[in-house]
Amino acid sequence: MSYDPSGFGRDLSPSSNDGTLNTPPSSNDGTNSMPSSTDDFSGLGRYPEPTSIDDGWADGARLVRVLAQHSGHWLVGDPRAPDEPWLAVARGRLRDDPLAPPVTGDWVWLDDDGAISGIVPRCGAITRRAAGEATRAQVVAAGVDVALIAEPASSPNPRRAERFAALAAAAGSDVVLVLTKADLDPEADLAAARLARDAGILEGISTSAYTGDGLGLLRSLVPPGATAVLLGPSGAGKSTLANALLGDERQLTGAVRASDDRGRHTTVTRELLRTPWGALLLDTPGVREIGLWDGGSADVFPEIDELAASCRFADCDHHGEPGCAVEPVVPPERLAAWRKLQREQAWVDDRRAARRERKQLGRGHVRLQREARRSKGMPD
Ligand SMILES: Nc1nc2c(ncn2[C@@H]2O[C@H](COP(=O)(O)OP(=O)(O)OP(=O)(O)O)[C@@H](O)[C@H]2O)c(=O)[nH]1
Ligand SMILES: [Mg+2]
Ligand SMILES: [Zn+2]
Repeated sequence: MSYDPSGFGRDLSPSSNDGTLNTPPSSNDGTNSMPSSTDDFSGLGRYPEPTSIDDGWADGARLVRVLAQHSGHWLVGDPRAPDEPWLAVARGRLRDDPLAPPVTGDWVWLDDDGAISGIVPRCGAITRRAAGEATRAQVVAAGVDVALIAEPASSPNPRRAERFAALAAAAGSDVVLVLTKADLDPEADLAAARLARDAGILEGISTSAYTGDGLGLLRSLVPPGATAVLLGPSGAGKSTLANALLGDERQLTGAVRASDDRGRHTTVTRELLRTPWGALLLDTPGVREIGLWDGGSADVFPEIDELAASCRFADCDHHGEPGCAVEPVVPPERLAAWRKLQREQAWVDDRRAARRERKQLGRGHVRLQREARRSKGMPD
């Protein structure tokens, strides 16, 4: 039998399933005891903090991790039997609310019937604004320890990397800039360091899936038990890199257009893959729009905050004010990018605040109506 680095051993897509769902393996010892500290790195990533799992645990529910989302079904795995994932359904609210469905990387509770009944409070959730919408978020991945931001050496873009880095910073994940296709640039190491600096990212490395350069270093940045997500534009080489790290042609890859180096959106699902060294890797589809949702831009522009402390005016806009400490030092493109992200975040915050207000007004209205009915002796 050929080695299956994903550990899953079979094709679990619903279409290959003859319409039937895999049955969940019973938990190994029949009890719901928490994994001991010796199996913290259980093969499905870091277990959620005990404080965040206490409630569900008291109910005797079963805790599993979401490995992939399919329409109406979620591929889940039990850390005590990581080689036997199965497809589960979700209970009402989780299933029907477009904002609430479990996402890849979530830890979730299963009820007695094996349906997903709750999501453990998320940490490390990479959240972007849903494309074309001001007040709806999309959680791209949850439980992310390290965000690997892929930029191709053939057409790197620090402004794009900044945006991805802001999403990762807002999630509280570590960020590593990965300059891919290093075989195309003899100075790739230097280019990676420069790009990371220009985008405000602490760590920048260069890799080539073709030559294997930089893969060892990348592996060392995602230790066993950690969950890493690959983010970046279509065609950056994320899936090719994932395959190289997995040692298998697990992910489909697609050629870029020669005219503009754009990819063809080859990857369409997000699946948590198990690497041979015990880390988890999530390959994502390249997105066209990277809208901010929850801040994070301050983390990507640390030098601006720092320098701003020395501006003459406390409310300096760093835009022609006398005594500005930022403008003479920060490259104009980066300052412009900072302004743009600040404005964008303010716009999103405004819209979200307005929506919250509308909702509260709506609720107040319902309450008033109910009170009016009661005062007239009418039923609710
Ligand atoms: N020269 C070179 N080309 C690469 C390398 N890695 C990937 N490519 C090429 O880049 C193209 C896109 O690769 P993918 O891995 O499909 O890109 P992706 O980021 O997964 O794209 P989406 O799934 O559309 O988001 C393919 O033609 C790959 O062969 C590399 O290390 N060197
Ligand atoms: Mg891909
Ligand atoms: Zn200033």
